[in-house]
Amino acid sequence: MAMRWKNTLKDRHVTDEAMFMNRRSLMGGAAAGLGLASIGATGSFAATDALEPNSYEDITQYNNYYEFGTGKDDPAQYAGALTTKPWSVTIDGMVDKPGAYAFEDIMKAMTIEERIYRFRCVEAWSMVVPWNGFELADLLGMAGVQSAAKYVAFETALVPDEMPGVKYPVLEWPYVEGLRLDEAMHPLSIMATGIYGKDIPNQNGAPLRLVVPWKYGFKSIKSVVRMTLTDKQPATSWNKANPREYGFYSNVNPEVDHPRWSQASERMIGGGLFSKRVPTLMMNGYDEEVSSLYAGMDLSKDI
Ligand SMILES: Nc1nc2c(c(=O)[nH]1)N[C@H]1C(S)=C(S)[C@@H](COP(=O)(O)O)O[C@H]1N2
Ligand SMILES: [Mo]
Repeated sequence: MAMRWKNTLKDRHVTDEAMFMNRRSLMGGAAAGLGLASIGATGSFAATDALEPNSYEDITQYNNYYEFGTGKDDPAQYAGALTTKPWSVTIDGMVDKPGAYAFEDIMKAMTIEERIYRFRCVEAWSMVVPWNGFELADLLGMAGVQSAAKYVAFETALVPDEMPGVKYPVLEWPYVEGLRLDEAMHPLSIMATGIYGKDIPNQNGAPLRLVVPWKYGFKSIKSVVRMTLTDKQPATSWNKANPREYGFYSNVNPEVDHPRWSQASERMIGGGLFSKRVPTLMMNGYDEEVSSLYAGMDLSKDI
């Protein structure tokens, strides 16, 4: 049974990927091939470096989503139970138009684009993911951010009946995260609603999740139900669990090791026998785009 299901799934994904590659080449020669669409206006990185995305299977079968268990294959196995329709995101706090924004209304208002990003987990593995989504700044713009706001606090859905992992106190639930407002407004920060041109699977954070490619993966909070604009630095789940190991910023930095392991290199998921360790890049390779956000900060202290 399991085998048959798996094979079916695999065949379908191969087709999807073939279509995806074909669409990319149809999009127009070099620009699409180099992933220029993946980076928008800040093209310096993409212009020099083509990113080859991981397979759909890598991206959707090897996950961290502790609400569904701490095993890498738990999310793919259990997250299907999460009800994602209907869905709304409450945007509140320091905004002109607070309220519950229906997912469908958000999608109608946003322009979905493709972003091929490196994704680097704090556990020192990485992937390249072809996300579909929109800039977080555009969603915040819908609600009208007030000038006193300095941070955005994010919250994941908490549905104990559908989330077998939340009966364990691995983290405080609901999962919460936060960004400084300028980080949130940066054009590289997106809300992802798809992968390889399909709706984002539950295990990857359906129906919409944050993706901040220059930060460790845990900042990219899944299945977001609330965003609160505030003038106080928000609490974050991993910082609450272990403040010495996980800071608020959590920018990818090969020069600052995790207390229990090196962050100088990473294991690229996929490729089977050819899976390799590669050096980790400062800000996960997005240094040119984002380093100005941290001017004057000591990145060895403000972890
Ligand atoms: N709500 C929630 N969001 C989460 C997590 C989680 O456990 N719960 N795990 C984080 C971690 S540690 C990583 S590495 C990424 C993994 O995203 P992926 O499974 O799409 O690769 O999601 C992040 N977002
Ligand atoms: Mo992670």
